[in-house]
Amino acid sequence: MKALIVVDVQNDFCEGGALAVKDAHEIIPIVNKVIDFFNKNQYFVVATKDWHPANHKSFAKNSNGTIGEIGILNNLPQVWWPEHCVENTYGSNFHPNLKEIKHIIYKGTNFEIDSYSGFFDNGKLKSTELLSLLENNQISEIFVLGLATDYCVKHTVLDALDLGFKVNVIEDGCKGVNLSFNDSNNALKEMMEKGAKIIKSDDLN
Ligand code: VGL
Ligand code: ZN
Repeated sequence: MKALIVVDVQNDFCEGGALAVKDAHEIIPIVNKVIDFFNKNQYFVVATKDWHPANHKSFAKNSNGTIGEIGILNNLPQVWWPEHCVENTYGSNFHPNLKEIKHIIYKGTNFEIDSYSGFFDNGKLKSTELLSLLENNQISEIFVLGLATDYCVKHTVLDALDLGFKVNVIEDGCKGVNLSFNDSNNALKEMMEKGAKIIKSDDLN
């Protein structure tokens, strides 16, 4: 069975948000079109939400860091982010135009460690419910899109490949942060080299 994973299409990553990804709103109609396609074919659809407590240590202000610079958190390199996707705030809501998705996976909920992947935190100390949800629904092939190409999309895809899924990245359904100008292209290249197939939303039918 096939599943769609919609990564972090939340207000804080869209225009006007705390960690706005450039042109993020452009993916919304594409993501909705793909959700429709999966629903129509009775394939599985799940979304992730970046879901941080207000004291999350990835926030620069909670770790004496400078936004956009790299420090150390839980013995791992950590980009210091502006406060974003605080649980139960407007910024953590899905974009208002995103189609409804039944299954939601929350990540980044532990204040001491960041979690880019939908499967595990960055130290692989704990897993979310995503793997068991996919296994329980006999999913072997996943399609991934959302925000951001160079962080949560990338890490979700790389973990999925490690876990043995066949993985497709819907390129026009993703946008990246690009702290360095080529990060998104490099992320797509890395995902491809590790075994993901890079496709376009129009390839689905
Ligand atoms: C993300 C940075 C921090 C993402 C989440 O969804 O890609 N990026 N938290
Ligand atoms: Zn985050």
